[in-house]
Amino acid sequence: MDLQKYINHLFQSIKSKLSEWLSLEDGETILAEDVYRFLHSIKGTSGTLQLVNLMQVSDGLLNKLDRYKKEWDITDLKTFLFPIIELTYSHENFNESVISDEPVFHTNAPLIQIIDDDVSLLMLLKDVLEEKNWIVVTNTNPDKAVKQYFEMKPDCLILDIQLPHKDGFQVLQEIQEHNEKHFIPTIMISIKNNKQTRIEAYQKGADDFLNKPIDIQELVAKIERHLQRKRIFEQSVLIDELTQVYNRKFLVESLPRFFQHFNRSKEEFSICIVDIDFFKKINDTYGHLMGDKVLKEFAQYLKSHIRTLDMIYRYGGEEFVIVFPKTTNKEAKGRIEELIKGFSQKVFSHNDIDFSVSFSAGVFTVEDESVTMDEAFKRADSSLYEAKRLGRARVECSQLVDNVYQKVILNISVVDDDIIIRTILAQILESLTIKHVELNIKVFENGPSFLNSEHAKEDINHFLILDGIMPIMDGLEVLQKIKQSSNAHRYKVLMLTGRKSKNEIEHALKLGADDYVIKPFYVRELKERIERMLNRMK
Ligand code: GH3
Ligand code: MG
Repeated sequence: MDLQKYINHLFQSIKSKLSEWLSLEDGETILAEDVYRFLHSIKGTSGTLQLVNLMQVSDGLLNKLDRYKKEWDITDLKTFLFPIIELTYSHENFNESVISDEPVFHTNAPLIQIIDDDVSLLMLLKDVLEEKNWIVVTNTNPDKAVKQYFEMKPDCLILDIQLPHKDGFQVLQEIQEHNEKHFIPTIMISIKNNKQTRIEAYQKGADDFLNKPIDIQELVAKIERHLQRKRIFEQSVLIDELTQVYNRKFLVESLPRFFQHFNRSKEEFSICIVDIDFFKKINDTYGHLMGDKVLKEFAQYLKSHIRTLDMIYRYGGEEFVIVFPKTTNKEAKGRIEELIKGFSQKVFSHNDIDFSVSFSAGVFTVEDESVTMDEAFKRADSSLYEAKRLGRARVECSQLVDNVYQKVILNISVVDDDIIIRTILAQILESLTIKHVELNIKVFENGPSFLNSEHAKEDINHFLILDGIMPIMDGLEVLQKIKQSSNAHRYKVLMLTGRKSKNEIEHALKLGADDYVIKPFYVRELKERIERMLNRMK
């Protein structure tokens, strides 16, 4: 029996019911009994059609229903039914009836930036490279590209030589001026494959060259190799030989980044300086070799007992710095106390003599923009001094008292004529929590209602997800109007475009769209992408 016909029919009827409900205004209600019947019928039919995932999802929702509830508020219902909405969308677009648990992108996925004015090539490369689970940003405009380069700090740059207004060499020069210390592999691509061009590329800072037409496999292999070398490079020169943790050089380089991240995210982080107690005595009593061994084991102990996102550096001698991202003063103190306790229980032996070693620590937590790096460091250091003074093997903390955060407000809009997509996007956005940022989300079914809204005109940063093709006013026209408006600089625009619409993408990028996503999109992938963009917008 051909089940597909019935499966399609089932999804069609689910979709039509959902569309009916989702079109209701906020504040309107649905009878709880109708919701029950809807889910019950999905469960029954999906079981018959062997749609295991749909059956489980509907069964799960049925079990969550409150028997005494009389009616549903439409806003709550949208959230409640989201798994069904997502499944319906996936089925319609990908013929998939399972929700995959795995996010498509890994959080630390490499970011590749491609700068080229050939949109067909950009689209193709984006497609291919995204299949490798890399995140790809594309630019046709060199000025915008340079700006985006500094904002996004890609892990690999692919740069065409022939560009409008400015050539790839000039772009390279602008980047190099600001970027001497960073190691970002750059592959130049060009149709001009003569020796002179290649030499010029290398002289101006390119790491690699590939001639057009591009052999995709070769490009992918090159990128893979560059990313691998970047990782090795970052590790090798920045690691302290004796203790195998990051060195002071790397601390000096990376500390500003924690502060920059804080300024954007307002996520507090703690800086901790630790120092072995009476280390001189260890050297004097057991010799320097033993001293070295203690140092090594101390560093390894710390390293293996902190989270992977925490960073540890050898600051000098027997002094180390640990940076705990996303960690409050109290949490940092708790963690250090455990480390002190754990490490002091460790037994060292030298010529049959057992001994133990302790350390002291000073913590300062950055939770206010007014604190400079030097100040933060000095305060952590004076806390360490205090810990030594108060008897050692302890941690002392310092914290600014008046830590009142100002929440940053970010306007977000979704403009799409399709109710299911609007709902999915709104749900994605509402599910995001970006620390110290208040997301002010609104959805619009067409361009004019968005453009005329107060929301669109407000003088605050705005993230706009814009459908390319809409009946009343085309997405590109909306984009153009936004880019011509007085608060154009406030906007970051993500275009949703059709798979085959090269012209539309070309046009969108020319008009200043910041990124595009091809419809149909995978919900989880898009969520990840949006989250990244928002985090970089703060
Ligand atoms: P306190 O508890 O107050 O920190 O006393 P301390 O003796 O640990 O600190 P002090 O600064 O007086 O001495 C640190 C000693 O660490 C001095 C130096 O010779 C030794 N040291 C520094 N680097 C190394 C190293 O790489 N290996 C060895 N074995 N010793 C080192
Ligand atoms: Mg010491």
